[in-house]
Amino acid sequence: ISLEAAMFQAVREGEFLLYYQPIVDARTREIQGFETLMRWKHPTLGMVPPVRFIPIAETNGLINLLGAWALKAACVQLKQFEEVAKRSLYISVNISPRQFRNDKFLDVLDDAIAFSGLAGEQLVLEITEGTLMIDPVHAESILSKMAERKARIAIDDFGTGYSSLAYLKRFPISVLKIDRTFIRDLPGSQKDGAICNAVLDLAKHLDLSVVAEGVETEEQLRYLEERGCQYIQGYLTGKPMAANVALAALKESI
Ligand code: G
Ligand code: G
Ligand code: MN
Ligand code: NA
Repeated sequence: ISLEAAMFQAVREGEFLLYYQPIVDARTREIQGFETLMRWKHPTLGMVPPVRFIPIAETNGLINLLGAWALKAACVQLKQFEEVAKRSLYISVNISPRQFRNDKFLDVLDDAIAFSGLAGEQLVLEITEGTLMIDPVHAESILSKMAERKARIAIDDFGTGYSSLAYLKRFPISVLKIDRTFIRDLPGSQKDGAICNAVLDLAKHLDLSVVAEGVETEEQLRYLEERGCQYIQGYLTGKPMAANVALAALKESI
């Protein structure tokens, strides 16, 4: 049985689950929100990493079904996180190119928001530069409809795609997520430092938030914080974790 066939079975059996990685304030380290990361717990293969199954789902279209489930489940989960934390949080969800292009995507988004009772502002949709560039005219129309719902748009893996900076002017974008390849060799790498500083400066002048991804050391956090990076995501401040583990972390923090 192929991995692809196993995936259809896995959907029926409910083998997919969601992990949550904290996104924290760089200064206080308080959790502000979580990025939702899909996991597949196969009964004999164990944990199948997303790099193995997301591309298949993107090719055969299953990503539309999986993505719709993830979006709704994550929004519902956020409500429980907030009850425990006793404050407002946000949830960030990856949207693949195929989901973004799907005719039903706005219905899926409306359903997730209505069903969970979240405010639109509490939802961040992560897309890559590539997703925007496939069809910029279509992207502009979808993004404006997302903005009507107050959902925020984050550019994932910022700086790694083939795109022009003009889209930052054209599209309603709120967040830049600096790709972890630019963070990994900080603070030693002069080039990566220059890139991070440029992104932070750009974001400041365009009034965008910045999340630095893949922060693994105190030195990286300090470097970024000193240069005005407000939000951090990485193993240093929290690995992707099951919902019950995230709940425990929130409980501990109040
Ligand atoms: O934890 P990590 O190995 O989780 O995730 C690897 C990659 O898989 C991420 O960079 C992301 O692009 C993709 N991914 C993880 N979860 C999701 C999801 O729910 N939807 C989509 N479209 N991609 C995801
Ligand atoms: O959606 P995106 O492509 O940004 O996916 C985030 C990926 O980064 C996931 O695979 C997640 O497990 C991974 N990740 C999160 N924090 C760290 C980190 O500190 N170091 C490394 N190497 N990977 C991380
Ligand atoms: Mn992401
Ligand atoms: Na990323």
